Amino acid sequence: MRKRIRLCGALLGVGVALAAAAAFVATPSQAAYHHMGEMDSDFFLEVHADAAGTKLDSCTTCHGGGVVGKATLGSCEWCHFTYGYDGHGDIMATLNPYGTDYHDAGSDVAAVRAIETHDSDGDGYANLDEIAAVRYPGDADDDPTKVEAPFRVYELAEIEAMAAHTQFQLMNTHKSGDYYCEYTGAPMEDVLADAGMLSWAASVEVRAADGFGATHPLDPAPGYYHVRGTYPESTFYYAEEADKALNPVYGWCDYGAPSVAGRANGDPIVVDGGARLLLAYKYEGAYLQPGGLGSNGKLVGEGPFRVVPPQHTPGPPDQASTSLIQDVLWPFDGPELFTDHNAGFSSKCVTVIKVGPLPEGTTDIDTTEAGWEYIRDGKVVVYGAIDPIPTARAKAGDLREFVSTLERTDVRKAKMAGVYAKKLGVLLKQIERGAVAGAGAKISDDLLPKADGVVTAGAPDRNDWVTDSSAQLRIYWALQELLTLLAIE
Ligand SMILES: [Ca+2]
Ligand SMILES: [Ca+2]
Ligand SMILES: [Ca+2]
Repeated sequence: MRKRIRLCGALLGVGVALAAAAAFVATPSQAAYHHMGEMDSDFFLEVHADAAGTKLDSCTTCHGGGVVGKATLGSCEWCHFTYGYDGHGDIMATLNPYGTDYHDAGSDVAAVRAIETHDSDGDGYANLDEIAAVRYPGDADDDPTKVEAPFRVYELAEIEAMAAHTQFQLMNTHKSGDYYCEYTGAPMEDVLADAGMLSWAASVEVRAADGFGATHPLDPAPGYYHVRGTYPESTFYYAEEADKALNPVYGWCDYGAPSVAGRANGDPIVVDGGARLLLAYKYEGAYLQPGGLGSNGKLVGEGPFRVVPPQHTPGPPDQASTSLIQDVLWPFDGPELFTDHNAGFSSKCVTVIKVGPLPEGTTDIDTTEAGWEYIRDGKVVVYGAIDPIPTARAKAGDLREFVSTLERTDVRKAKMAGVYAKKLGVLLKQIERGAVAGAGAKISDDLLPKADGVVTAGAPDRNDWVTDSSAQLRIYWALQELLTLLAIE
C-alpha cells in the first residue's frame, strides 16, 4: 500500500467518492487547505511566518495545477482530479518541484528548513529568496524579478453600474444551431476605458474558466471581432424551413427567444447605440447562468460574463456544417461570403481580460486560481496595459501593512520599523496623488537603500534599517515591483 503522506490538498481520510469532474463545480477551492489532519501548511508557516495570508499560504506552493482537455485546473481541482476524494490516485503526481523536495526531505518542520537553500524549480533563485519575495518556489515561471502587470478586479455590480447596452442579434454557429436573442452588458470598450487602458494598447485576449479564449483587436481587422466602435447594421432573417420549431427534421435556427416576437423577415435590426462587442451579463433580461464543468468535462452555463460579438458580415443563419441536408435556402456558408459565424468567437464564462501588449518589465498575473472562484463570485479581472496607479497603491498599502508587523529583532534600532512604516505612508500619499516621479525618487533615494544589503552585498549592510534577511528581501522586491509599476505610462 502506498505510504500515507500528508500534504495540503490531499484530502486524506475524506472517503467521499465523487466523480472528480462533477465535483469541481460544487467544491469551494480552499476547502482542502488546512483541512482535517493536514499539517504541512502549519509546518510551512512555522518556518515562514511572513508568508501567512500571501499567495504562498495556499495549496499552490506545493501542488501544481494541470490541464484536462481544454480546461486549466487550479491546484485544488487538479488534486481532486488526479488524486480523487477517496485517495485512489497518485498524490506525487500533484506535487510541484518544491512539494517534491519537501516530501523527500521528510515532510516536517525540519524539511521546510532543510530545503531553504535549494532552488527547487531551477529558476536561479533559492527557495528562501523566492518565499521572502512572495514568489512560488515550485514554479520556474515565477521568480523575484517578475512583476505582475497592473490589474483591476471587477464585480458584477461594478460592470452593471456602467451604461447598459442591450442588443438583439443573430448568434450564428458553424454546427451547433443558430439563434436570435437579446444580450445586455457593458460594451467592452467602456470596460477598458474604466480600467484606464493605456494609449498604446492594441488588443485584448479574453479567457474563460475552462481555458477557452479569443483575441479581439481594438480596431477592425479581417477575421476578427474588434473592440472599438460599432458593427454594421443587420437584417432579421426568417424562413419556416430554417425554423427548428416548424421544421424539427432539418431546421437550424431557434426563433424561440421572447425578443424575436413581432419581427418579420427583412426587418432591419435597430440597436440603440449600434451593435457593439459586449461584455454581457444578461440574456433576454435575466442574469447569465454561472458556468461549471459538466460530468462530461464540458462547460455548462455561460455566465456570469460572456463576451458577445455581433456579426461583422451581417447575414442569415446558415445550415449547420454537419448537416447532410444542404439543399436549403441558406446552406452552410464555409467561406463566409454572405454571413459570418460570430457565435464561435463568443467566449462564455469569461473571467480574465488581458490587455496587450504587457507593459515593459511585467508578466502575466497569476490567474490559475481565479477561474472557478470568479465564476462563483461574479468577478472578472482586467490586466495588462492599463492604469498602474490603483495596483501600485494597493501594493504599497500591503507593504506598509507588512512593515507595521515587524518586530524589534527585525530592525537595527527600536524606532526604525515605525519610522519606515511612516515613510511608506508618505509614499502611499504620493502614489494616490499620481505624483509618480516623486514616488519613484522616494523609493530609490530613501526606502531602498535602507533595505538592500542582502541583494546587493549578500547580507544586511551598514545603512540598512531592516536587518532581518527574509523581511528585508520581501521589502526589497516589493519596492522593485513598485518602481516597475510606476514607470508604466
Ligand atoms: Ca527557485
Ligand atoms: Ca520560482
Ligand atoms: Ca449557422
